[in-house]
This record gives sequence, structure tokens and C-alpha cells, in this order.
Amino acid sequence: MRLRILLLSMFSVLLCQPLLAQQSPQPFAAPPTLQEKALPGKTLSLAASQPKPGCNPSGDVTHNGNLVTLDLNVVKRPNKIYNPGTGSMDDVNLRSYGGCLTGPLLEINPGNTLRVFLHNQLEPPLPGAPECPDGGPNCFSIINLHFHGMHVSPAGNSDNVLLNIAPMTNFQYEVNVPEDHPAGTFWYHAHRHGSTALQVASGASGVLIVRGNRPYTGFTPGDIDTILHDANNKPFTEQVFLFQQIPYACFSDPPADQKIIKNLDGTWKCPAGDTGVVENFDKQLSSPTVWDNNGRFTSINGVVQPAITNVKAGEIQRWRLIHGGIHDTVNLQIVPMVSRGPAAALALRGIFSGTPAQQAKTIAEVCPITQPDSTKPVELVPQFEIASDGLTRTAIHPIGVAEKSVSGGIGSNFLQPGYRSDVLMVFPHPGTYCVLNQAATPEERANASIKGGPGGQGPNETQLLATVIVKAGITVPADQLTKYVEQILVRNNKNLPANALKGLADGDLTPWRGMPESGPASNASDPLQVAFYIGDLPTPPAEPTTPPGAFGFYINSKEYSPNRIDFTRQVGATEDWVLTSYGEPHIFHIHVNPFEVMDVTYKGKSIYGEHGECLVPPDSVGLVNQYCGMWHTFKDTVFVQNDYKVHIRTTYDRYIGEFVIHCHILDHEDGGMMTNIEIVPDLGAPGNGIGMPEMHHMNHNDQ
Ligand SMILES: [Cu+2]
Repeated sequence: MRLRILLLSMFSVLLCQPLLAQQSPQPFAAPPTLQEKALPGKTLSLAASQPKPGCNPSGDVTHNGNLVTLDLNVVKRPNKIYNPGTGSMDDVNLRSYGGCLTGPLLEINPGNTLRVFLHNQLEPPLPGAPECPDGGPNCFSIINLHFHGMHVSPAGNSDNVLLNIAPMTNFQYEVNVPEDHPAGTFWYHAHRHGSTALQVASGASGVLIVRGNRPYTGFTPGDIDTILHDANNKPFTEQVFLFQQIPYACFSDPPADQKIIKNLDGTWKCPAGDTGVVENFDKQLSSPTVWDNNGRFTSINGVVQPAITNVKAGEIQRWRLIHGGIHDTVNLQIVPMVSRGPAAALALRGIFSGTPAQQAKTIAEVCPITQPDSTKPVELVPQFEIASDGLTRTAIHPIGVAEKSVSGGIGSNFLQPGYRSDVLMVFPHPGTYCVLNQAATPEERANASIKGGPGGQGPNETQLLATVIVKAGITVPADQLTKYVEQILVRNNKNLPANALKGLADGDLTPWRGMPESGPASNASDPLQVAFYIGDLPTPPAEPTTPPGAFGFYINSKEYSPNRIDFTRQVGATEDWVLTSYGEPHIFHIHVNPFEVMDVTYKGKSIYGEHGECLVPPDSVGLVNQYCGMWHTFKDTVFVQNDYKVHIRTTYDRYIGEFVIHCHILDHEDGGMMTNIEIVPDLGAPGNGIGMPEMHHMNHNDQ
């Protein structure tokens, strides 16, 4: 009996420890920024020359007219990540641009030249480390820089992901952002084939914002930035959310027999004094369920489960959401917290403890999907999406409201790795809200069974991403939020041309649309195909052979070869593509030019009605098909669910050169799910219009 009491008291001490450890929430932090450096002969203001609070990235920035010059150091540096599972700050040592948990926030304007002196200060591999052949997950100290979603040249020292910047070397990038580049939310990340997933998972990514001040004149499209302000022309408060899923682990000695140290429940453990790292592709990244089971938490700008406190009820804010993870869906929903039950007292203050599994119970109690004592679904806080993948939509797309606006839409904001979503947020009343990564049913998981299913709709347990503690302000009835946002936009933009103002009153954003509607495609009757498949050749639906063909990560039955160009297309052409996955979903991403989602079909039938309304009914937990709301939107990254066909149209605008198409599940990319595309001046001319007659060295196509 005495033993039992002793055990019980020990147990309760253990249970209470995380609660004792944390008395205040993790504060929300914007991404770090580079220190401004003075131009020669100039001095900076005192404020600009002071080091900023928080992490200061290794590097600096100068502005000189249209030239933005960065010194950016790629380093592996010690850091700390909050772990609610233990209530402690875990020591980590990770690779990133600048050495903070995320790369510095970069802000540029259309017409800027972005000159980046990239200093790769990662240490070369130790003697005896594996060689670095082409492809394969290796060479973790070789890096480069990709400007995801940017419409810039892929050639030379611009957005060229075929570059290898070796350890302890420097490289000068020069990216000319055209005058007519749309304003929006983009990002940059490591993209050296073979080390992409490991480096991005380690934190080698950052947010790139293009800010525009071009007003809509009645003739030329304007920048959405010009209408997002209060009555005094002060821009709406902005919050940047770079979601990262850093799978740091501690390994048992000796290194030759590396095993991840785990708790009894299988989650990963870093004993006191140990340092978490991201070094082992197979053990930390490549399993489809590794992120679900490792007990790690999605971070936002490097902070786990931050509390956002600078929000007032009724205030419109612009949230820039960027999925910088490598593999797993973030199914973003925002729900008001229920202020009863034993867990509520701390939760209302933004304090959550425990492993993801322990937290799932708390979340079910304080942020339930149904209203207390009812089966009625909880009222979500709407996310008014104004741009997807950085490009302004034709209309405000309300996510999470049942009422109809111009484009309609309910449910979740499904963020897949690589996606961006710019949303206007209004919290209807003061109080605490949960920003959730909502769970999906097993059939809806990213890696659905061979039989298919909706797939890619969220984690297996609901996770808390952040809390929002909303101060008193203007209380808005929940069912009037859409009208409220539209009316404020109209009220604060009275100088707009009459037609634009009239449309804005119904959420129409056409005057600020990021891309013009595509023209007709030259190959509409015979579209290009991208078919993703992991498995033994041949790619289904072809009959399997005996013995089976080679196993691999395939696009159109081929694994990546740097020596092969699979698509050679004509600059200026507009063409259709059809994207499919077999067996499990993949994520299509193409560099340089965005594409327009023309249609999504399921078993040969469009999921859209005549005006883009979604014909697919919501499922049992209120999630809707993630393609709802994509009709005729421009994107650069799109989820390709097995059993669905995604029909896209793109124009190879302006730029020639070689770049890539790949799966944005980045461990798939490293595994071989990537292909080269080359845009040439003239498909009908000798050498495709490149080089001189008799010149052979331009062509490395070994097909
Ligand atoms: Cu994939």
C-alpha cells in the first residue's frame, strides 16, 4: 500500500512537471530579418543599426535603388526548439540560411535585382563519408537556392536549381525580378537534388515577399497590397506563418550503429545534454508515417505552439501562410476555445503541455469539432483567402463559412508542402482561439491505401499549431463576417474606379488578379502528361510483369537523370497538362511559370459545376474536397490525388532555359521524382534556335 502511494505520488509529480515547467505561452515571433548594412559613405539610423531581439541571421542586406544585395551564410548552428512533450527547450544543431530556425524574411519589389552572395559555410563531409554520385539522398553539405513560385530566369546564376554550391565556397546569385512581377507571398529553399529534403527539413527555407504599390487604374491590374489598409491608409497588420516540420532526433552511440533514441511510446527523445540533429535521411525523413509518430511539433517561424496576442476583435489582419514542410498536409482550421473543463484554464492562456497524443485529448476537450453537448459542427473562424501560391485570386474565397460569396466554399484550408495561402482574418469576438491542424480520417490520410480515397487531408490526430488570444474590439456576428470584410474594403478604398468598387462589395478581386486568364492551349486535344508512381515498373494501369520491373520513384516511368530532358517546349506557347498519381498522392510543382487549374476530374467527371462550384459533398467530419475553390486559380504547386486528374494550363512566358518539374514531397523528389524541362526559342529551327549550325555541345539529351 505504501509502495502504491509512493508510486502514485511519484507519478503525479511526473505528470505535473510539464505544467510546472511552463507558466506562460511561447510568444509568437515573426521570421528573423537580416541586419541592414550601410552603403559605402552612408550611415544608418540608430534604430536600423541595432541588433534585433531574437535570432539574428548570419549575413546582412543593403538597399541601393533597385538593387537589393544580400550576404547570406549557410551555416549549421546551435538553437533551441520548445518541446511541449517535456516542457523543455530542446537543444538542436541544424543547417539553415543564416543559422536561425528559419531563413531571414526577404522583402523585395517588382523590378528589383536580388543579388545574393551565398556563402556555404557547411563543413565538408568527413574523410571516408560516402561519395556524392548524381542523385540519391546524400551530399548534405552541398546546397543551392531556389526562389519558389517566382517568375524569373531559371538559367545561369538566377533561379537555377541545377547548381551545386560546394561546402566552404561562395556563389553570387543575381535574380532579376521583372517590373511586371505580381506582388505576393513566395518562399525560398534549398533544392540540390539528393539533399533537398534533409536540408529543408533542417530549416533551410525562408519567406520571400514581393510588395507592390501599383494601383488599379481601370485598365491595368493593380497590386492587392494597395487595397489592404485601414481608413487612414495604414496597411492591415500582417502576420507571416512559415510552417516547418523539423524532425530532429538524438542518436545512440556509436554513430556507426545509429539508432534514434526513443521514449516507451515510440516518440523521439533527446536526453538532457544531448543535441537533436537532422542527419539521417532514411530514419528521419523517408517513411510516410515518420512525422505522425515521432512526437515532434510543427513550428511557426521556429516557435512551437506560439500564442498570437496582437489581435483585436473585428480587426482585419493579413495572414501569409506558407507550408515549408516536406511531406505532410497541414489542414488549417481556426476554432473558438471552449472555456470549460479541467484543461481550459491553462489552454485559455495559450499554454498546452504534453506529447501530441496527450494534447489530442486536451484539444478534443477545448477545441472540439462539435459544439458542447451537441452534434452540431463548431463554427469555424473563416479564412478569407485572397491569394493562393502568392497570386491574387479572382474573388475572395471564404474558407470555413457556410454562406455563399462570389466563389462559395466551406471547410478547411488544406496546405500541402510548398503551398502558400494569403488570408484575411477577422475574429468575431474577444477570447482564445485554436489554430488547428485538423485530423483526417484514415481514408483521407496523405498516403491513402492502394484503393485510393480522398487522401492528403490532414494528420491522424488533431494538432495545435498556435493559439490566438483576441483582445476586446468590435464584436461581429459570426454570420456577418463576409459582409463585414467586404464593406470595410469598400469603405477604405473609395477612390477606386466605380466598377472595381462595385465588384469589391461582392468580394470580386479581378482588378488585382495575379495573372491574366490563360488563352487557348495549342495542344488542347493532346495534352502533355505527368504521371507519378512509386513502385515496380511498369506504371499501372499497365499489367505487372513477371518478374516485376525495377522499383523507383517515377514520373512517366522514368527516374530523374540530370543528363536527360524529358520536355522540350517552345517559349511563349500555352499548353495543357494532365497530372495523375497512381497508388498514393503526390504534389506537382513546376518552376518559373505558374499554371491555371482548368478542371479536376474524378473518374472522368468534373468535380466542378458550371461556375466552379464544388459538386463533391462534405465528408463525415465536415472536410470538403481540397480541390474545391481551385477552379481557374493560378498555382505553382498542386496536390495530385490518386483517382483524380488535375487539368492545368500554362504559358512558358518570356524565359528560356532548363528547369525542373518534381514532386514537392521532398523525399520523393530526392528519391528520383523529378524531371528536366527545357524551354527553347524556336522548336522549328535547327538546334531549337539555340547555338550555331554544327554546334553539338549545347545538347546533352541522351534519349
Ligand atoms: Cu511524391
